Amino acid sequence: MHVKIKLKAGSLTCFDNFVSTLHSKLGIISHSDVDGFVSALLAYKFFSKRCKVYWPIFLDYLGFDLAIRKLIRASHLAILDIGFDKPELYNSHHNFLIVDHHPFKHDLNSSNVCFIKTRTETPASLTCYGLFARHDSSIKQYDWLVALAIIADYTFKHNKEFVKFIASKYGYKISKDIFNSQLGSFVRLLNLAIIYFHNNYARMFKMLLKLNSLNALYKVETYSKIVQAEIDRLKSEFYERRECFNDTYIFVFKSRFPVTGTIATLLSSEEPNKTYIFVGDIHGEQYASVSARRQDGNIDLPLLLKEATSSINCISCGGHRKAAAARISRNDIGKFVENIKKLVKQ
Ligand SMILES: [Mn+2]
Repeated sequence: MHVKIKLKAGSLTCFDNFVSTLHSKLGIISHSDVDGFVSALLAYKFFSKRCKVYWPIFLDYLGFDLAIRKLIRASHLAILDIGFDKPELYNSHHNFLIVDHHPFKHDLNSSNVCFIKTRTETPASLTCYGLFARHDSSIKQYDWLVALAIIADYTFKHNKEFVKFIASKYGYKISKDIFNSQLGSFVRLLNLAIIYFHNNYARMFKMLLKLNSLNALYKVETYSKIVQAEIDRLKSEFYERRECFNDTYIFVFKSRFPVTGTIATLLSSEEPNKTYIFVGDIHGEQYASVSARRQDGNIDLPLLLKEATSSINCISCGGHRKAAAARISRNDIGKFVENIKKLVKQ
């Protein structure tokens, strides 16, 4: 299917220039979620025909400097779906292609940066698909992965045409509640498998490269089931152990998988007028992850997290009004919870 994408920054010309100057090696840095994996896959397939491409590096809003250093020998870098918006990050000698739909404060375009930005409702993988298919129509064989990324990024409503086209092309029915359709169950499989491989994204990426159809996704079910069981366990633990202050639930838990955001999204839909604060102490992770949710939008969550972390070391802090996240030192979990309690009691 042909897609036409409105760009809020950058241009097709700067993309074409980036492609025409490719010579030695290209590195890919992408987000460790479904949209990020699909974007990286499209970029890997597209650029591999043109130059040597390193294995993509997947990040979750941390570790950009280190990733750039690992790719020091690449001449070109594709930075996909990751939302790093500080211009000084793009000062290295590389030529950069940035494809993103996160909110950015700066227009990063410069002599060595081609910054292609769309509105939030256009997942990075859909933009990659449109850009790459202009040069190479064989990229269209991965259209079904793009449909999954659209659903995973909660942008089905805005890209219905594309998803409907994919559903009829491959013989799937879709319903209004897309997460309860068969395509929705494929999204869940992929989502959970990526979480399973959080210590070895290269393995996940290799598996993804080999998949040639939606049905082949059942191959990752072995892994996604393990993460699903962990999510189910944490759900019941939430009801047993959550603390309640005014209209706020606080739940601190330990897990072997990075599921803080997943369970926060899942559980917070139950009571839209409650604030949910989840703090995950995840085995093997350097920092504790905080996810905040409130579906009725009555609380400014990025502000709440900012205030609650003002007296402790906050590694990263941000998000949207109804869904925000932070990373804090594991030693500061107790202090953070105390701060939240004080703030919501006021
Ligand atoms: Mn995305």
